[in-house]
Amino acid sequence: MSDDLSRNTLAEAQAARLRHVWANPRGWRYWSAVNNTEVGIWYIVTAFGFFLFAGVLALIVRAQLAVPQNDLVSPEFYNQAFTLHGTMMMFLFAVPIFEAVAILLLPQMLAARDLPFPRLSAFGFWCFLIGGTFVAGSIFFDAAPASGWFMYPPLATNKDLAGIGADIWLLGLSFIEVASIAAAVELIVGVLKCRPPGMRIHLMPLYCWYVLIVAGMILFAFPPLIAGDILFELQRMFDWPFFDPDRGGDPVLWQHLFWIFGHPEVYIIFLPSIALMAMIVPTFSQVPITGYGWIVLAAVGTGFLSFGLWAHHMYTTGLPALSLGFFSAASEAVAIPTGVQIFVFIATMATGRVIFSVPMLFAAGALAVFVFGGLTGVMVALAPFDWQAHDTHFVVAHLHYTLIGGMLLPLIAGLYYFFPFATKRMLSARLGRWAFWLIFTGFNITFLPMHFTGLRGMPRRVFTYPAGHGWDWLNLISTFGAYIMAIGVLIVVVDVVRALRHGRPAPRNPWNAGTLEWTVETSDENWGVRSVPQISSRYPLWDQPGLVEEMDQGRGYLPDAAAGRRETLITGVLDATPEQVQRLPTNSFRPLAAAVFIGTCFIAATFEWWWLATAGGIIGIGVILGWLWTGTARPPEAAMMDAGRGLTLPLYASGPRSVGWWAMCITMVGDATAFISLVFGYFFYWTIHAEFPPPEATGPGLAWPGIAAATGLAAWATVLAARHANRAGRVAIARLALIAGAGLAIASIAAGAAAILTTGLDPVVHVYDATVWVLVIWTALHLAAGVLMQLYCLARSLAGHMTPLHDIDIRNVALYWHFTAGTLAVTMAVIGLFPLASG
Ligand code: HEM
Ligand SMILES: [Cu+2]
Repeated sequence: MSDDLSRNTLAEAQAARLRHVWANPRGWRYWSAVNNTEVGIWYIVTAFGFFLFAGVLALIVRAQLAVPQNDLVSPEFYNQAFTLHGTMMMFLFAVPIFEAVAILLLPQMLAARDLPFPRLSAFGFWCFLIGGTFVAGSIFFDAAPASGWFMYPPLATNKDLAGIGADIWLLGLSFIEVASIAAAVELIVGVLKCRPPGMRIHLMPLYCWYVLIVAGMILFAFPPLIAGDILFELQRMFDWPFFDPDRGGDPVLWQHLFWIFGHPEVYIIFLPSIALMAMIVPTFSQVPITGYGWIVLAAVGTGFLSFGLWAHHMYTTGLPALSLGFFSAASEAVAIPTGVQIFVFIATMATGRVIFSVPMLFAAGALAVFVFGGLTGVMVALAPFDWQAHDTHFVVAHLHYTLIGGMLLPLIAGLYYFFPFATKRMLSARLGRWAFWLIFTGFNITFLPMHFTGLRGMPRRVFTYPAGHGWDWLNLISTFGAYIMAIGVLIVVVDVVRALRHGRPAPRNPWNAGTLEWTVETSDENWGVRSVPQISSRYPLWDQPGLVEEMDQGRGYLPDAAAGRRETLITGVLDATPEQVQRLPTNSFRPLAAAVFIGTCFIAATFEWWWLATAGGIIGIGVILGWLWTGTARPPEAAMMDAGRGLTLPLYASGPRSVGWWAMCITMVGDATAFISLVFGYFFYWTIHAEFPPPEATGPGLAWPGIAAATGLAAWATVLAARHANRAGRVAIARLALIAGAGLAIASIAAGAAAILTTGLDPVVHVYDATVWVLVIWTALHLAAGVLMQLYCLARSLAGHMTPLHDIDIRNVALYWHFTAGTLAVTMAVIGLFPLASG
């Protein structure tokens, strides 16, 4: 009896400590929170707000198209409205909502206390809010982008036709894309390193697989677009002729870079929603998913194939016949893995007894709509058909069937399913059914007729049309449907707002689901889990009796916060054996401040206020350094700590065991993709010109590129030497090597500058010169960042935060330098050696 009592008091004391450590800040300081339970919700609400905004724009567009020769809005406004509608739906809703939901759900699904870089999540959110508001707000100043959501040159590069809106699109979205990549890095590391002990990779919830795949896709899809944005902005601001045929450029390069991003983007949007269905369908069928291995394989296959399809958006640009055949076949092939995923759901439902709840209703509707959109997709993937349907409302119908079936409906299913998880309240089943039927019928009434107007030749993106082409009443029906759908969405909004206050309180696991997120206790308990369980099943809540009590009573891992610090468990990538206890940074305004200043840099650049942009950038980088300095990789007070259940784990890890190393590696993969996209540009120009470099061009020669490569590679070697010396305890030598490495890197930057400045290249004259300039500047910026990092390591060493044992800083910097050395070598080979080979 007294034993029980003392165990209870111990458990209470532990819980109190955890509660204190994970408590949210109060008052205005609340906005310094970085915990995933807060940031995830802010993120979701913001993305949903942008969805509603973009939806209102769609209603205006539909109202304008209701009758022929309508003049409800001006043509200029119409262009802004449909462009901003598409842009916001894709960039400010569809992708961010995935990351938002994943940030909220993932830690809970993994019984982790938080993701490994909470401040990064917060930074990503603030960037998203600032950048998104900037882009969305432009329409109130008649300054929104108006050239369509894919911004094709020459329309969008023309300063008279496309005013500042194009810059807002390019810079605002680039800013947000950087945040998206940051979130993707965080999610990948989270899935790989923050799983509970025993949750080997083949026991992960399917949702986690999808997060891994989609975040990986973001890493390869967004950088080409960022590279394209850079070229685009350089042309708009400084007249470098990347897309100008008169000076050797080619608008088609933009189309390639855009669609290398744009097609995977469609799957980046669609797969996370499939992931939600993969959680919902087994729960309401009350059986494990059928064919776990198949669906994982199919998802990987879809992700992979989606990178080989981009040119099906370019059938009308005059691609060679061979390319047409290839991209057409590849586009049809992607239907196979997509179909497998859908069959897995159907098979799961067939083996269980399906409970037709509201989430299930939306999921079933989603499958029906998506399959229909897939069928028209198979049609437009055939080049001859596409030549007819291209740029008509048929395409608008197709893309909305896939997007709304593949993302919006599953997302609302997820909203009804996870609402009790996030808020401890139930949404109303009755309102949910009303909403479903209004949205589902409204949607079909809106978009089914567009297939016919499209086939009858009605172009997309036209502000009005003449009567008597057989388009009139179809358009009227379409508009009517859009408003029905809007009423359905409104009911969802009303239900959410109502339920927050008056919703029926939700029991802990209201749907009797099998996965760990449903162990969540009350919504104001921010610690994630009371203690971390040992997992041996894909559906632990179904298969491991007593698990929840064990977790609640603190009999799992990490039941305490004895050091008064936020901590989470780090495990092995494949087998999830415990490796380390990771200290997590706490609440801070630094991520918000960093986002404000970096945002200032981007926004000021849009208006070409260079002083403000520079100031914002420098202060922003300073804030980020301060955040890294205070928030990461501090040597802990003890080497090991008791992680519960008799397990003792290290508090510090560096190199491939540490989360920081993984994050750096993954970030640099994205960075390398952007660089390869720029190099792709160089060789693209080479393929379209009879001679490239053009015969009259003066290249950078061999000498300066040679010197730049030699000094830069020496800087790399010096950094590696510094890492070794530090490890070996020769701290003074390590510090000297860091200084020497910085000097060598600066020398390399200078030689690169000489290569473009002193050899007669002029980026305004010809695209060859401009391309060489871009490659060299890209490389120089990376070297400069390398210098900054070396000085940072030096300061850390002097301050005692970096020691022979605690060397995560320099190991990450060395990793960065591997990639930078590669970038440098490729740049110098391309600009220095390639002209010799091709000339
Ligand atoms: C809420 C109901 C929606 C309605 C009524 C609607 C309506 C429309 C209409 C009429 C157009 C064609 C404008 C034109 O070509 O002149 C359009 C374009 C587009 N919509 Fe939607 N839409 C809706 C939801 C969505 C969603 C959920 C997404 C994506 C997640 C989306 C993405 C797009 C895109 C990418 C375009 C192409 C824009 C362009 O041509 O630049 N829409 N929408
Ligand atoms: Cu595509």
